[in-house]
Amino acid sequence: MLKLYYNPGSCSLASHAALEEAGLDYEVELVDLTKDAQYSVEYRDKNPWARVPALQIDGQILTENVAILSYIADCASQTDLLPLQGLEKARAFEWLALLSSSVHVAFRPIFRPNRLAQTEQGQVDVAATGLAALQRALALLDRKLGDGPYALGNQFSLCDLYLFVFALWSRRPVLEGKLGALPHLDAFGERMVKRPSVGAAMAQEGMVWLPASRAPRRSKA
Ligand SMILES: N[C@@H](CCC(=O)N[C@@H](CS)C(=O)NCC(=O)O)C(=O)O
Repeated sequence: MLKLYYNPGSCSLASHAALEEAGLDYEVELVDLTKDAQYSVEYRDKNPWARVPALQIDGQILTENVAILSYIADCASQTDLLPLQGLEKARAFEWLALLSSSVHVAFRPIFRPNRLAQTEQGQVDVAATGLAALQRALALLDRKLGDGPYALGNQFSLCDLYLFVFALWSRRPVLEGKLGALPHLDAFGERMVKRPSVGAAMAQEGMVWLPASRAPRRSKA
């Protein structure tokens, strides 16, 4: 039996939706990041890095979305959830690595400025510098996705479930009105949220798909 350790709306949603997409039997256990549950002794015994997702597989723990998605694709061998070889496989891992490193990390200064600076002013500076970097990263991501309709072009893959997480994050209230136009990412998100695997994982996590508010807010003055 597989057990996914997750937090609602976190990057663990990619692995959660992938388990649904693959039609595997699994259970979930909440690691409530709002209550710092990732730091509990019990959870750090499983994952010393104190992060979600973690997937328990017959008593072993696998961490990192990239590894978990790759494992899930192999478990669902009857459908190609990730390309199997050659340049197509490399392209898929190019996407996964990009999302896991450059894109995920670009949100951190906005979501967790307190991890990057101690003083209030320092955190304001980190968030402002981080916002400019996030705008650039998302603009590049939007261009790379293009009309898609999927990350790999016409073929759906688990890369799309990971990419969806960042389409979702781009709609968080803290970013409202702060991001430039992301037409491809928005259209992609609208398509993906209708996918049964995404809908099921979102519903289980109690997540909602918010309308995009991209244009910079105009000052009332
Ligand atoms: N590279 C890891 C990143 C995992 C990660 O940073 N997860 C966040 C949630 S999106 C987390 O657990 N944060 C807890 C914390 O920072 O204390 C992956 O993709 O699995």
